[in-house]
Amino acid sequence: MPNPLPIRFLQSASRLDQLPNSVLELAIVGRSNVGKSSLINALAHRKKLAKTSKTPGATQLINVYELDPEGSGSWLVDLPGYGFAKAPKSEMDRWKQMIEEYLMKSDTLGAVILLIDSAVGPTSLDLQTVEWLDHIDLPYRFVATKEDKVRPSKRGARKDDLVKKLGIEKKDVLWVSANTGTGIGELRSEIIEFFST
Ligand SMILES: Nc1nc2c(ncn2[C@@H]2O[C@H](COP(=O)(O)OP(=O)(O)OP(=O)(O)O)[C@@H](O)[C@H]2O)c(=O)[nH]1
Ligand SMILES: [Mg+2]
Repeated sequence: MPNPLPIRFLQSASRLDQLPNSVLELAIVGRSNVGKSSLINALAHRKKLAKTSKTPGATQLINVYELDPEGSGSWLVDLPGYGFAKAPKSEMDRWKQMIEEYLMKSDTLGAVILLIDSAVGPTSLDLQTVEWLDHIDLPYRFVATKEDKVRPSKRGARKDDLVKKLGIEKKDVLWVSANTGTGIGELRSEIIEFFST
């Protein structure tokens, strides 16, 4: 995978007011374990830039990665995941507050990359998130993760099903795999494009 996305870790925070000002932000949103942090690593072509784990709940804070050059104010933001069923209610509430506050109040947040697990399909929580993003009028881009986990013979049907459940068209979702690199180049180009406009 040539041309890694030139990003570097800037800062973690639990609240918006702990972060410096940015120029433009793009946040990665999705269910816990959907592959948000792995996607950051794949985009940057780095193994351990963002912490990942088999167990849901790896990312607990708002993690900011800044695009080159240093001080550009162009941020790719990794968030904790929603719907971690085993988390205690207090944790879930804390998550909700942290993420919702960030997504609603950041003036420089331009859009969201909304991840859906292609091996699982859209869950009811994913659909709720879509509704909520519509409600707060925040633009989003659907990206289906872990394409490698769906058997090639099942991919066609799985893609049709996912698109139908989300009520979108095939062209509205990008299929990626952090493991094999499928779609990563395309997503990198889209991200560069997003920050250059
Ligand atoms: N097969 C496969 N596994 C993946 C892929 N992307 C992520 N995973 C695995 O899915 C698990 C969760 O990945 P993370 O990147 O930590 O997920 P996350 O969305 O950041 O999770 P939280 O931080 O808990 O919200 C890890 O075991 C990853 O190795 C992929 O493209 N293919
Ligand atoms: Mg994570």
